[in-house]
Amino acid sequence: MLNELRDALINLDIDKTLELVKKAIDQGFKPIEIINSMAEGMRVIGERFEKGEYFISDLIVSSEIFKEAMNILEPLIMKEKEIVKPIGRVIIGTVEGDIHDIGKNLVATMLKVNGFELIDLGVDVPPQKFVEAVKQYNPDIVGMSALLTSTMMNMRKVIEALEKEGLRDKVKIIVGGAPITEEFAKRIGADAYGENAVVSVDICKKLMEELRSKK
Ligand code: B1M
Repeated sequence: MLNELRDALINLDIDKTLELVKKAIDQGFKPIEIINSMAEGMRVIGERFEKGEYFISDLIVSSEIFKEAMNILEPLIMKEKEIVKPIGRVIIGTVEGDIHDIGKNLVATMLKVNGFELIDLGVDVPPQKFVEAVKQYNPDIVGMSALLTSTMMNMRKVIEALEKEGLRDKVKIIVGGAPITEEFAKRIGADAYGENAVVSVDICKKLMEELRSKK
């Protein structure tokens, strides 16, 4: 069933993808299982693009289908848990030069569902905008996403901008996105690397504990 769903997305068949999403929900699959199979489909679509089998227009269509599916899944995820008091405040954004937001949005949704208050700065966010948001919202955690090898170094620029303003030690920083690795995160001076949306929740909870023990 989930393989069929992944393949419908890979084939850019919107009707079939959405029908299978609804069917998977009816059959009791968890939203996150459904999302993971679609994320695998997006990876394959990326490979086809790289090989020249798919074009940029196909990437656009795939992301539209993904977002439509998320419109069905997100309310179900949000319903799973009712938040009483936020456990921490997170600012999140895709770094400058990069407009990929599906992964960032997923991370934001999973954090929200798990009790974090989220401020989403959107995509193509310059370092100064991160700095201003830290001043304005006083977050516990700053999250950055990058999907392009050409934009990943812009994460370092954000950290440098925060250092320059004396704000770096006030927040924990988590980075993620397809080209990012644990080693890269360490090298640029981030506190954590999130491989996917689910583990990022646990990591952010751990970062909150570290912040609390510092106080
Ligand atoms: Co683009 N694109 N794209 N694209 N695109 C990639 C990233 C690419 C790998 C495809 C490929 O060639 N194989 C390639 C990058 C190559 C590289 O840099 N080495 C690429 C390219 C080249 C480009 C353009 C340059 C193409 C062009 O114009 N010639 C262009 C760049 C535009 C720009 O940003 N300036 C471009 C454009 C686009 C679209 C706009 C058409 C569209 C994005 C639409 C959108 O996001 N609204 C698009 C898409 C859809 C993709 C692929 C196919 C899918 C990305 C995706 O949504 N994945 C992608 C292929 C790939 O990634 N392998 C590709 C699903 C999503 C759930 O996964 O985003 O990885 P992901 O997020 C995961 C984790 O990474 C992690 O958790 C998420 C959920 O589990 N994570 C975090 C992400 N952020 C995190 C933050 C965290 C923690 C975890 O903490 C804060």
